[in-house]
Amino acid sequence: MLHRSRPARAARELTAIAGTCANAAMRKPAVVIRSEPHRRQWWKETLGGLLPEFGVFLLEEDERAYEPRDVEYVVAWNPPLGMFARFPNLKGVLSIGAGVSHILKDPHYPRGVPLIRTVGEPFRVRMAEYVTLHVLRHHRRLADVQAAHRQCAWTQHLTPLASETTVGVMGLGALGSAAARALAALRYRVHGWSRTGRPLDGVRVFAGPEQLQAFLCEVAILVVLLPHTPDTENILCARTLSMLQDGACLINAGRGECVNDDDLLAALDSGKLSAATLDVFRQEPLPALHPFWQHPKILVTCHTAAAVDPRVGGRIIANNLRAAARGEQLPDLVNLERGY
Ligand code: NDP
Ligand code: OXD
Repeated sequence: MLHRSRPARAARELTAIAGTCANAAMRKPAVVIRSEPHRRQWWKETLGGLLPEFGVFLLEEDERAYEPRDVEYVVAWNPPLGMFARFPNLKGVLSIGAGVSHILKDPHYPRGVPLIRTVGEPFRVRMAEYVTLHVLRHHRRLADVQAAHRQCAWTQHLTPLASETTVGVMGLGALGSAAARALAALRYRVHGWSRTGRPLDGVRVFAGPEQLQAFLCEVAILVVLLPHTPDTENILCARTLSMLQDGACLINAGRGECVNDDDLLAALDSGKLSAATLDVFRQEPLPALHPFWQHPKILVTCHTAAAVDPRVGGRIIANNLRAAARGEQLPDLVNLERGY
C-alpha cells in the first residue's frame, strides 16, 4: 500500500513545487506601508493606484497577504523598532516625511539600504506658508490684538517694521531655505544658521557651533527647522535660549527633540521668551496632560506645518519609489552618516 502510493505522493509534491514556483514568478514585488493608523487605508489606496506593478500591503493589517522575502520597498512613518530586519530583500525605504529620525532611531536599520525622504515643492511652499503665518503673528502681536478685542479695548499695538526685525532660521535645507526666502521677500532681516554655512541670497548665514552665539544674539523671532540628530538634540536649552533677544519668540517646526521642554517653559515663565509656536513634539500626539497644551504663551499646532499626506505626497513617493526601482539617481537620498 505504502509502496504503491509513493509515485502519487511524488507527483503531488512536484505539482506543489511547480505551483509555488509559478506563484513566485507571478507574485509582484511587494511594497509595505506603515503609517499613522488613521491614514493607512488612504495610503494603501493611493499607492496601490499609483504603483500597479507592485503589490501594496499594510504592514500589520495585511500581514498574511505578503511574504516578507518579497518585500522590496517600505514606505513608513514612525515604524516599530526592528521592523526592517523582517525583510531580507529590502531594496529601499521611503520616509513619509522630510525628516528621517523616526526611521533612523531603529538601531537595526540596514545601513546598505537607500533611504529616500519626501520633500517636493508643495511641502517647501507649505512650510514657507506656515513660517510666514507664525512669524507675522508674533511680529504683529496677534495674540495681544485678539485679547484686546475680547475685552472690547481699543488698543493700538505698534510694532517695528519687518526690516527692523531679525528672524533667525536654524537649518537652511530644503524647508529652511524656502522659509528664509519667503521672509526675506517680506523684508525681514533674515539670519540663517546651518552646519556648513552654504550661502543663501538675502540671508546672513552663520555656520556651526562656533557661530551659534553670534547667530542667536540678534534674533527676535527664532524658527527651528533642524533635523533631529545627536548634534541637534536639546540644542535649544537654557544656555542657548538665554542668548536670544529679551522677549524673543520661538517657532519650532523641526523636531521636538531639538528643544529642551523644561528649559522652554522656564524661559517663557521668566519672560525671557514672550511666546512659542510648537508644531513638533518629543511624543506625538502630544499627551493630553502635557503642560504645553495649557500654557498661555504657547500655541500648539499638530505637526501640520508641512506634513506629508497621501493626496499631496503619494505622487512624489510613487515617483521616488519607481525611480529607485529603475536604479535612477535620487535627489532626496538621505546621507546615513550625517543622519539627514
Ligand atoms: P534638510 O536635510 O534639507 O536640511 C537640514 C538643515 O539643517 C541643513 O541646512 C543642515 O545644514 C542643517 N543642520 C543639520 N544638522 C545641523 C547641525 N548640527 N548644526 C547646524 N545645522 C545643521 O532638511 P529639510 O529642510 O528638508 O527639513 C528639516 C527638518 O524639518 C526635517 O528634518 C524634519 O525634522 C522637519 N520637518 C517638519 C515638518 C513639519 O510638518 N513640522 C515637515 C517636514 C520636515 P547643512 O545645509 O550645512 O547640511
Ligand atoms: C516630517 C514631515 O518629516 O512631516 O516631519 O514631513
